Amino acid sequence: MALSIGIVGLPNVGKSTLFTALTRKGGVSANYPFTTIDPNVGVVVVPDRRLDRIVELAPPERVVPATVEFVDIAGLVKGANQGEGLGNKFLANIRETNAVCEVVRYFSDPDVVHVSGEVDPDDDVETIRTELVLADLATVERAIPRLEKEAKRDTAVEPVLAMTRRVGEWLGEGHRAGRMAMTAGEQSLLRDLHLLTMKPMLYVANVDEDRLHDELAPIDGVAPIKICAKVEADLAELAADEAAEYLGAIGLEEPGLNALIREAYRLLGLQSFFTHGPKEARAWTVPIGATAPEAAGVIHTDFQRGFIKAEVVSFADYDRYGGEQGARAAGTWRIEGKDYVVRDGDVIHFRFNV
Ligand SMILES: Nc1nc2c(ncn2[C@@H]2O[C@H](COP(=O)(O)OP(=O)(O)OP(=O)(O)O)[C@@H](O)[C@H]2O)c(=O)[nH]1
Ligand SMILES: [Mg+2]
Repeated sequence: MALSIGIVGLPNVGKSTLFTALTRKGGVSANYPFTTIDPNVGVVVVPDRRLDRIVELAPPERVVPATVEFVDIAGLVKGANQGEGLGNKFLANIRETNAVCEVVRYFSDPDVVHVSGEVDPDDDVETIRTELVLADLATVERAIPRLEKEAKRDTAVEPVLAMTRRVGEWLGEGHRAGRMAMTAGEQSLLRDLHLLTMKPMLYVANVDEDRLHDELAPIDGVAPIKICAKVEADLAELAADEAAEYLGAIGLEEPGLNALIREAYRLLGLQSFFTHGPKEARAWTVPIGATAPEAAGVIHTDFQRGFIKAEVVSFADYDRYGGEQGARAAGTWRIEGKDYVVRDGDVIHFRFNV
């Protein structure tokens, strides 16, 4: 599955700075496929030390890490829903993403103009929430007359219409769609609307370099991910050893971008499994709880249909016994059937019949 994240926020909060740092970082490794689909869409490699270790154990011809697609759009301003600052036009670019990442300005630089005159994270988060809710409300209001027409011809559309009306009322009260109590079945009735406020939300606090270690108040009940976009931009320019030195100097263990990607995986309930052979070592992304056939289906739908069994070893054992041969000799490779629930870090060979 291609995980994609849309970046939103007020103008001038550092979205493009962060986006550029993210995508440039993804591009430095010649081994890794990197594509720029569009200047505002970048594919970023998911940093994973386990994949590095797998490659080290038996170098394959090709290494394919998991990737995340980021979409950078122009800043939203108050009234974006009414066409102010072209906001709505840009929001269309993130309708199909899996999550929304909001960059919030905490940095104080007086040389960088703040749209509302002062740095006020709570107020800014509120402004963006309102704009996203209003954009969704506009989507719902456009959909209702169409659904009414369809429901007359096809009664199967009635539950979709009813649910769309319900979420319309909820949005009208100023709430995010994702906060409405609904069953998974009800939620799926809204899927085609691609509501922005239904998507999981990540908050990035773009802080001053010397504030990277400060405690921040939660936003929407969760601690924002602290990043200094300027530092990330600088790090992206450096060679690995220089970057490590710079990180050390500012007291960080890793770039903030890593934490951002990790948090996105956690928020979306995703995990990785690996395949490894002489041709290719690869990290794949599946939802937590995916079964072995579902994991096989991520590689190829035929693999899922013709699934016979999976040969599985945990990354820990693969690492401990020095790769496939050692792990087999130690008896740590297991044969698993179609009910097996894949665990994070599993190294898997699928057996299938097509
Ligand atoms: N001091 C400081 N300046 C930053 C930081 N991040 C971004 N900036 C500056 O803020 C200005 C705006 O940054 P952008 O990344 O273009 O902001 P944006 O959110 O993409 O803005 P729009 O695309 O207009 O919505 C630039 O001059 C950046 O150099 C930071 O962490 N610290
Ligand atoms: Mg920008």
